[in-house]
Amino acid sequence: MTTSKIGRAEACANIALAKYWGKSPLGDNLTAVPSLSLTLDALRSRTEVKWCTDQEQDEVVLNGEAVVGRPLQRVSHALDLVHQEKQERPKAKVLSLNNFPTAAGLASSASGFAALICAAAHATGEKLPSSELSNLARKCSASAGRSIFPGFAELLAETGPGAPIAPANHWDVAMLVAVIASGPKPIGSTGGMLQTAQTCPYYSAWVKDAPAVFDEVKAGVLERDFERVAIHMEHSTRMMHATMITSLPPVIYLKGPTIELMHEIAKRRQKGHPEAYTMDAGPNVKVFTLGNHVAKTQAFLESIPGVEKVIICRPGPAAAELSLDSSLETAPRSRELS
Ligand code: 2P0
Repeated sequence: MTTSKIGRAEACANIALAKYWGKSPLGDNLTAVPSLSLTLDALRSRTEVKWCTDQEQDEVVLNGEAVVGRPLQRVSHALDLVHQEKQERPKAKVLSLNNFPTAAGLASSASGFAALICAAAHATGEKLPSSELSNLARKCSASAGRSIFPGFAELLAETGPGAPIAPANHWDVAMLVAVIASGPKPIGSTGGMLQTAQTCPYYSAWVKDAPAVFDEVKAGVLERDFERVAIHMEHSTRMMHATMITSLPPVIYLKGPTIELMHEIAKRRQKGHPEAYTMDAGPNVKVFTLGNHVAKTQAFLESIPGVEKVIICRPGPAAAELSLDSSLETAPRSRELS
């Protein structure tokens, strides 16, 4: 086999404090609303890209399983983007490992595509600036454009690359992921947001109002104002889920324990606990808290029936190339607590 070049990279998942849901009519996977996220240190993807000149097809293995169909096409598209200036690119062997459950509403496409773009760029021998890496990752999966950056990052509406807002050490906070028992997702994010945009009568109100919520969350993050972030972060996720639920047919990701947790967290914040919730395209509840409150939030979440486990995440690092000596297999384990 004639092998040209190999690249490896690692990227962390991120959770949006101000949500994106819906594509821009301008196309190119641009988003209809601005979003702001926290990169999470405990949820990581490691990926290797090997360009192979004698191979007829891209071969992708994710967590030990061959990837086929639409997910394989998405990976091939990402490889095309990195090679866009060339007429024809060599096919690739791609190996990727997540240290957390894939497609469980834990933003695996964000870390996965961010790591893939960085590894593919590494394999071409090109040093791309982080804004270019973000733009390429964003074209593959919009949220992946934020996972290139450490700490807090934004992705503006109808704008190419994301941008860093504040580094990981800007604020001593944590995001606790309460994993809620559930079967397979009713619909993926890409399809769910299309269905929402096409059928929800309130979708245009979401697109109009989301930027003001984003501004509040961003100001709260920059000022390290927990209450300001909490109020507007929760508002953002409820607005987003309201558009999903009022689509036809509806897109309902929330489960019973998700709603129970929303009530409990509201009561606890009134009693002075610095805790706020956010949910994505799944039933899991991500609880934002201060670094010195993690143990209390963890104990509370573990006491809730229906919470399978709690994953503690702190602000994470930027996506980065890995040395070829480092092992993909030793991807750091998440700090899981069962
Ligand atoms: C977000 N989510 O801002 C929102 C909140 C889920 C709910 O970005 O179609 O995987 O690949 O661009 O980025 C998930 O959607 O969607 C997402 P595509 P993506 O984090």
